[in-house]
Amino acid sequence: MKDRRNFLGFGLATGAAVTLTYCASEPAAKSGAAAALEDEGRDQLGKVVTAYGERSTFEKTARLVPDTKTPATSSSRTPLADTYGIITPNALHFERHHAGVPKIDPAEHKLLIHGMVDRPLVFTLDDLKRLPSVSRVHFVECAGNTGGEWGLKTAPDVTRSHGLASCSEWTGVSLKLLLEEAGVQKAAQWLLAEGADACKMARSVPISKAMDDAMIAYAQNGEAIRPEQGYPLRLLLPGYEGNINVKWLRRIKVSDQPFYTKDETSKYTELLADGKAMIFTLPMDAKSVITRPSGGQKLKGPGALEITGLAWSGRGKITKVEVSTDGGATWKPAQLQDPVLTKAFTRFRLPWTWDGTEVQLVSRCWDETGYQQPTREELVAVRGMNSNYHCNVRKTWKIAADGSVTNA
Ligand SMILES: Nc1nc2c(c(=O)[nH]1)N[C@H]1C(S)=C(S)[C@@H](COP(=O)(O)O)O[C@H]1N2
Ligand SMILES: [Mo]
Repeated sequence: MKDRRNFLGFGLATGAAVTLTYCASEPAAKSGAAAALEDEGRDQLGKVVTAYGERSTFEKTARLVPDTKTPATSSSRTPLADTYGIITPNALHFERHHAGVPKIDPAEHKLLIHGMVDRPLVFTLDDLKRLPSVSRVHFVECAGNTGGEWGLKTAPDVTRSHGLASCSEWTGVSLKLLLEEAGVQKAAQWLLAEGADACKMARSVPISKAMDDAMIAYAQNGEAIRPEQGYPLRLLLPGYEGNINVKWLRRIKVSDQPFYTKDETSKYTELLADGKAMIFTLPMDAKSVITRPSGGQKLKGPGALEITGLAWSGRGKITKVEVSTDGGATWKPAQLQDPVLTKAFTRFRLPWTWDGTEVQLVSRCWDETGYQQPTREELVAVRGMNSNYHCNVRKTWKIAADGSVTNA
C-alpha cells in the first residue's frame, strides 16, 4: 500500500494513512483472489469479425436528446463528463439543426463559389478530395452553450451546462486555396456561406477569417463527416461560434459587404444593458469546466482522486488552468495535458485528496491573448443580463459530505 501510494506521487507529505477510493477495496493477494484470477480460463469463442465496429454493449454513454415538440429544430448535447481526453467520438458530437438533418447523396452534392471572383467555380466532392487537404483538431461550440449559467439558476450537470460543445479532428481543404483558385477580387470583404438544408442557413464570414484558417471539411475523426455534422461538406471556422460553421455547405458568395441574413440579425446578436446590440461577435471566449467530479456524480468516500476537466478558447491556445477546492478563495495550477492545440479542447488534471467535508470546486483558465475566464459578476458588469450568447463564466460544483456533487 505504501509503495503504491508513493508511486502515485500524490504528495502525502504527512504520511497519514489515506484510502485510495479508486483502488480495489481489498488487497487481492491477501484474499487469494489473485491466484483465482490468474487461473480463470477463457474457453468460449467470441463474436466474429464485423465490417464496421460497435462499442461494448456494456457502454451506455449517450447524447442528451431533449423532449421537444419540434425535434427537427432541436439540439442534442455531448455528455462531456463521460468522454475522455480531448476528442469527442463522432456518435457523441452535439447536434444543433434548424431544419433537421438532410439526406444528401455525395455524388450529387456541389459547392458553388461565385460573386466577386474572376472565375466562378463549382466543385464536386471528388474535385475537392483531389486538392491538397489539411487535418486539424478544433472544437465546435454553439454560441448559446452555457447560456443558462448567466443567471443564478445554473445547470445541474456538465451535459446541460456545457454539452453544446465538442472537439474533433477535421479534415478538409483550406478555403483560402479555393478562393485563390476562383480569383477573389481586391474589394472583397465578406462572403456568404449557405447550407443545403430547408432553413437555408446562411451567415456572413469576414474575408480575413476565410483567408486564415477556414476549412471546407469532409471528414471528422478519420471517417466521412457524420450527417448530423454536415455530410458531405461543412464550413469550419475554427474558434468561431457554432452557428457560422455552416453544415451541408452548398454555396459561397463573395462580396464587399456583409449580407445581414436572418441568422445573424434576428439571432446570434447580443443585446447589451443600454439597449445596443452587438453583431458579428464571432470568436468564442476562453472557457473551462471541471468534468470530474461534476454535477450528478457521487464520490465513494474520502481519499485521493483526480480532478479533471476541459478548457478551450476561440482565440488560440489555453496557457493556464487553475483549480480551487474552496470556492475560489485559493487556487492551484492544474496540469495541461499534451497536446495543447489552438482552438481545441485542452484536458487539465489535478491530483487531489478529498477529506470528506463539504467543498466547492471551480476552475478558471487563460488563453494566449492573456485573457482570463471571468466570474459571473465580471461578465454581468460588462455584458448586462439581456443576452444568452457567449456566456463563459466559471462553473462551481459543490461536493456534499455524503459525496454527492451538485451545481453550487
Ligand atoms: N446548414 C446548417 N448549418 C448549421 C446549422 C443548421 O441548422 N443548418 N446549425 C448551426 C448551429 S446553431 C450550430 S451550434 C452548429 C452545430 O454543429 P453540430 O451540429 O455539428 O454540432 O452548426 C451550425 N450550422
Ligand atoms: Mo448554435
